Amino acid sequence: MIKYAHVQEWVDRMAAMCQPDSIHWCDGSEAEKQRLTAEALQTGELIELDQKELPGCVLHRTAVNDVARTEHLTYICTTFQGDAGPNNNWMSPREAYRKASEYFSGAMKGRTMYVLPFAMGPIGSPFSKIGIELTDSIYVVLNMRIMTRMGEAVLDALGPAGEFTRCLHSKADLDVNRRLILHFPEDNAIWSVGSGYGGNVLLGKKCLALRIASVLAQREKWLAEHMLILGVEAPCGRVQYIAAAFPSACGKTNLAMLLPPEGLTKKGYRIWTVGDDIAWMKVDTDGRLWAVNPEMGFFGVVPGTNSKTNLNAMATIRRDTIYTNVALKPDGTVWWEGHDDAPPAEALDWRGKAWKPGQKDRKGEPLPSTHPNARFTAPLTNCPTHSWRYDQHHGVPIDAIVFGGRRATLAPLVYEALSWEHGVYVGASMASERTAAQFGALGEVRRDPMAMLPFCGYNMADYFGHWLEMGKRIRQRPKIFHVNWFRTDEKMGFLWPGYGENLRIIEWILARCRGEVSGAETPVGIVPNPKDIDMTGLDLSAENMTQALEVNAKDWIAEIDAVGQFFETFGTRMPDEMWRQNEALRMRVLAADR
Ligand code: GTP
Ligand code: SPV
Ligand code: MN
Repeated sequence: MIKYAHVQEWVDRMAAMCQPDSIHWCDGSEAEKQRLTAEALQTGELIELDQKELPGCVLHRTAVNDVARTEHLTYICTTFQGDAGPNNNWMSPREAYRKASEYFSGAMKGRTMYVLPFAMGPIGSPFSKIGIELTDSIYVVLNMRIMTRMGEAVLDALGPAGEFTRCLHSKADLDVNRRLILHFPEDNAIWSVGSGYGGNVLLGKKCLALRIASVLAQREKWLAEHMLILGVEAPCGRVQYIAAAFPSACGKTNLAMLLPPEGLTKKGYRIWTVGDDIAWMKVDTDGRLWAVNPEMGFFGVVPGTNSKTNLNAMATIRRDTIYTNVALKPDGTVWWEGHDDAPPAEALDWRGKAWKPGQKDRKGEPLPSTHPNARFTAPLTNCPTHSWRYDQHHGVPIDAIVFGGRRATLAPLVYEALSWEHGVYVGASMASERTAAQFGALGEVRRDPMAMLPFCGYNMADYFGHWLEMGKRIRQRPKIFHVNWFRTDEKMGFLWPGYGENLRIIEWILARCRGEVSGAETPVGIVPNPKDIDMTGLDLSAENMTQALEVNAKDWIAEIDAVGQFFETFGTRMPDEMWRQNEALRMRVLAADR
């Protein structure tokens, strides 16, 4: 392994604080993976699964209080609080380093410190960024090995003076009262202590590829977004790419791996999965917006995954997968709520306790076998539909940007923004019901602009400004849309069947981008004429469709006020254009309601 002086000096300093028994530089090889897996199986950090049914697969259980990102313990540490903005928890860098140093001190005693060089994006691509993570968790090493390009090749690319994000992680004692996820954009550094859960500890993912990268993106004039990337290929060979931002656990993985519904298979579409969580996008010399997925794997939601909802995911997680917090069956395979198979007669639940179907907790509520935020970690190339362009240095050209949330009411199934500026407003005013992906009360509607509220590493008012600015730099602007697969009727049933059927809506979106189909103008944007949605093979009443697409003026007035209140929290830093869009929408809604 090449050990550059500037890397070595930092590793030495961090090791002096954390006091590991030994230090291991990871080369990313297969032999190293085997050795670390064997060690983790021995200590119980990993549990082996049936190797005939699930080759290369293992199970991991997190601590029971460590099952999702802890947003209230996540901080942006900038000199000035205003740079972090009201959207972030803030701590001064001095205070943050002081507090965390206390938790890190001696935290790796009796453990090995692993040095993981990783790249986000194809190595050598102008998009890519390098990070080095120091961690005392084999689980982290093995996950990062799947999620990123990791190992010796990254150090080659870094060079003797190369810039990299300094990522430090220790499980310490997994104490939620001594847990901190700290970002230092001014130092290009991340410190995470006291957790072993994915988003808190796989520092290339949310911490680097979104929070730190969003700051770099603003400076370097590109976009780092919480978006899936999907290609739709028509039989003539034309491929159009979509980037879509939905909040955590709101359908990105599912859409990215979309399987055409039976009624549309005759049309011969092929779907290409480029990414399911993060998109980095740049304006290329052709004036278009191009995107790469900086990751190499999926860290996807397990519950609800089955061959009906996501057949491609089921194929993806059959081998070389790390399962986190699912149920273990006596035969050494795994199960979860929403699995194809009927519940096993008995199993060990995600905490490792004996579990039987129908079991209730102390409050009499059904006790799930699997944590609602249980995850799979699997290589991108395991997915049958993974795009052959995933490793291309220039990425893929984006035709449509889609925003979406989980809204039981208000937001229609799909609508198109009237302009780039209006589209930025649509993204900025996004809201969604809270899911199990973050610690907190489920179901509560919160504003989640561009699905980036937990991930924007700087003041979101400036972020909206950056989006507006990017619109000026793109010569062929993607059209911007909003979708809502989650609207319900009075009986609380979903109005739209979702999953593969979403292709019918994607078809309309892409036809709009080609200028081949008209739409109906409403105050909030352009919605499809129902006749333009291909319903072949789908039994959905016209009434349901009308309801799904409905724009209710009265509800929107309340929404516009709520968005205004949200915008107020950013004070004078909010771009005027966002307020102009809010008021223009109000005028359109009032005019339509007259
Ligand atoms: P993160 O990995 O947390 O960023 O989330 P994600 O956006 O990739 O979420 P994912 O695709 O895993 O969606 C998870 C949840 O959304 C599951 O409960 C799915 O069953 C549900 N879901 C996904 N697509 C649809 C849809 O089209 N309709 C409905 N009703 N539910 C959906
Ligand atoms: C999310 O919560 O949006 C995820 C999972 O994609 S995590 O990596 O834990 O953030
Ligand atoms: Mn995510």
